[in-house]
Amino acid sequence: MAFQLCGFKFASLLLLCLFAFGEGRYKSFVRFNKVQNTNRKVVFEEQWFIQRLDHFNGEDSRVWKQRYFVNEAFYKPGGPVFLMIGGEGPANPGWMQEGSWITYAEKLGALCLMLEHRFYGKSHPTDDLSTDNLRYLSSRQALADLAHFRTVIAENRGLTNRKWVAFGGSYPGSLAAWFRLKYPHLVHAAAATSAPVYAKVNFPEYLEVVWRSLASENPECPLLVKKAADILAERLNDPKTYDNITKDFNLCSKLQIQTQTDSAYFLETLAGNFMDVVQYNEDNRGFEGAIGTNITIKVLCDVMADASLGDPYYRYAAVAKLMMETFSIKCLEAGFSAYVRDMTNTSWKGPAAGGGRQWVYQTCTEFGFYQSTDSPNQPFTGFPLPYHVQQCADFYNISAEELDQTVAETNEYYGGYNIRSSRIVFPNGSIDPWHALGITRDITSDLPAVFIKGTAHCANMYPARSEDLPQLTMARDHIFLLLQQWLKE
Ligand SMILES: *[C@@H]1O[C@H](CO)[C@@H](O)[C@H](O)[C@H]1NC(C)=O
Ligand SMILES: *[C@@H]1O[C@H](CO)[C@@H](O)[C@H](O)[C@H]1NC(C)=O
Ligand SMILES: *[C@@H]1O[C@H](CO)[C@@H](O)[C@H](O)[C@H]1NC(C)=O
Ligand SMILES: *[C@@H]1O[C@H](CO)[C@@H](O)[C@H](O)[C@H]1NC(C)=O
Ligand SMILES: CC(=O)N[C@H]1CO[C@H](CO)[C@@H](O)[C@@H]1O
Repeated sequence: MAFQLCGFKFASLLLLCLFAFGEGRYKSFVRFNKVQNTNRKVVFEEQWFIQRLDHFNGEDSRVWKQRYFVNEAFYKPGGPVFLMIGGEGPANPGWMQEGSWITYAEKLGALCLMLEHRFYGKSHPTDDLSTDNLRYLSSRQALADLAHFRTVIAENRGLTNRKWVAFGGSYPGSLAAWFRLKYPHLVHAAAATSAPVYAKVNFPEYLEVVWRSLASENPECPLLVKKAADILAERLNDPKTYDNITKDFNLCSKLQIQTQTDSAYFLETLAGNFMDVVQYNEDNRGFEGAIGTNITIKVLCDVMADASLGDPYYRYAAVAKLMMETFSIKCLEAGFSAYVRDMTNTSWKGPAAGGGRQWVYQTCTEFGFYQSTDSPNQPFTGFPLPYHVQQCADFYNISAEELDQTVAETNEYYGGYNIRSSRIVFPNGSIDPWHALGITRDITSDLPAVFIKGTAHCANMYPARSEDLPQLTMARDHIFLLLQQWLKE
């Protein structure tokens, strides 16, 4: 969401699994990065790898430094090498000692590496984030980074004959699958959690899953949310209500709606409260430094059912205030123009440089994934596809035609759902809205899906805890057995 202080959101394009410190809509990278590692037993030193800027142009010899982390504590000579793939935010060193891949590494004597994705975190290939420089940001360049890193590290550390396994969740989950697909000689197997392998400009299915996930808590809940969202949208047509809305939703300045885009942005920002909570419902993310992990679907649905707060509109406002309190946000910044200003700032110190400007660029040039309100079977209203597509033009001068074309090319290049490879496991959670673009059925016995009923985004990657659902524990064990078996092949 766009908030003063923390002030930013990923234009409703949440995908992150591995990166926290209050990221996603509640950007505040700077604030949370300061508390990074305070509880860590070991501090993992960042290391740097010389990488080429453009892997596909032999005449361009420019290089830059890519950040990575190593944990050798579990490695037994002859063991495998695990490579955690970074994604659309800073690589979080917390993952070097926690998460289920670490449990697997302990059991299998694996060396653990994590490579930050180009253009995110501290891995800066260019001087700034100008649209011209963002040309070098793509999943294909990122896979070539992984291939070169894997090759050179293997040579330098005498690991050439070891079996490498790629791990990733969400977008990096897709990268893990594609790494195995495109570079089969470099990576022996992959675990691609909650991976949206199919690119799609319009992704209304996301909000359909949000409806179902809210309904699984309480069938009334999505109906109440819909009622509230409809009332709010209706009031936006009447400027006389703006003073009340400004007060009810604790806006930083008086609500101004001049265009459809202003209204879409405001409605999307408030819907974002529910989208975020559903996506990460009960994920064990505390170790990442994530805050607000106790705000669950149940908590939001309880607020929506609380008649003492007034009609559903006031309950919707109460949810917004609860989120603001949780994330220590003073007031809600609801203006689209401030968002455009942030998103077009090309400085590495800019307000969207934590990943927002880069990730939205990738959606405009590779993936789409726009979570529009274009389906009737979802609770929200007022942010249709054209609102999202227009942002590609506003931020990067990319047209709707170019967007359609590049998304089609992505599926042609990687194969979409039709992945032809082997030794890739695809875990998916029934509550996670991203499962709608993932592999949810075994493709072959060598490309199995692992379904986890009742869990959200990337649940199986987070550390185990006693209150985990039994099916989540079973999924982790099942993935381990698959990896163990594949490492013998
Ligand atoms: C603003 O809210 C008050 C109650 O808090 C209500 O009496 C008033 O009619 C509302 N104004 C408008 C224009 O809706
Ligand atoms: C969540 O945890 C915080 C910090 O422990 C606490 O202040 C807050 O009341 C909790 N919220 C809910 C809804 O449980
Ligand atoms: C970009 O953001 C930085 C840091 O907030 C700021 O100093 C700079 O003035 C901004 N640039 C523009 C063009 O707004
Ligand atoms: C935007 O893109 C169009 C078509 O590619 C190009 O002609 C135009 O010059 C671009 N505008 C800017 C401001 O870069
Ligand atoms: C929600 C969802 O799509 N679940 C699927 C995940 O994968 C399994 C296969 O293991 C499917 O049976 C589920 O339908």
